[in-house]
Amino acid sequence: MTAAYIALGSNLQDPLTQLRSAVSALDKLPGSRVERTSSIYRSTPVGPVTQPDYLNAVLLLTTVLSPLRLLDALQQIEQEQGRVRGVRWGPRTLDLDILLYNDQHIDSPRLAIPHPALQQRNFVLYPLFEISDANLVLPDGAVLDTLVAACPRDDLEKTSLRFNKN
Ligand code: ROI
Repeated sequence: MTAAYIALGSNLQDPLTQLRSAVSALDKLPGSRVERTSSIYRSTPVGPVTQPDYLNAVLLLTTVLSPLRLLDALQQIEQEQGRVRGVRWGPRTLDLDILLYNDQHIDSPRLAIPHPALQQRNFVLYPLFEISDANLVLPDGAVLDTLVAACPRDDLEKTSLRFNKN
């Protein structure tokens, strides 16, 4: 059984509904359970494309799925929720990324874990910090609370929106 941290993001087609549907789909994956969900955050888009604000969150999933089978499952959920792969850096109905998979380091053509953007993105680090241990050590030896301390919160806003299952 693995502890996998998953990042969720959406800025199209009713982002709150997108995130909620994703949580219930993840909870229904074979041999998997959503153990913990972060608050839901509102964040300004990172990247060069003008687009709506995002809702972002992180959850902890326990699963028997291997990293690649989990990736397949996440991509299937993205598809089922209407994701179209559009412009790079563009808006998206649903983005699901594996941030961490136990303490594994994976560098394959399809999958990089820890997620390469984890260390710089406040909309990933702050929700991860909320639901994990501040002393969480990443596979490269970085400690989560040090990363959070080095990452400005800027206009990341913790909302009062709720997942059905928190
Ligand atoms: N910006 C924010 N704030 N949140 C995201 O989830 C997000 N996802 C992306 C890009 C386009 C990089 N920007 C984002 O893929």
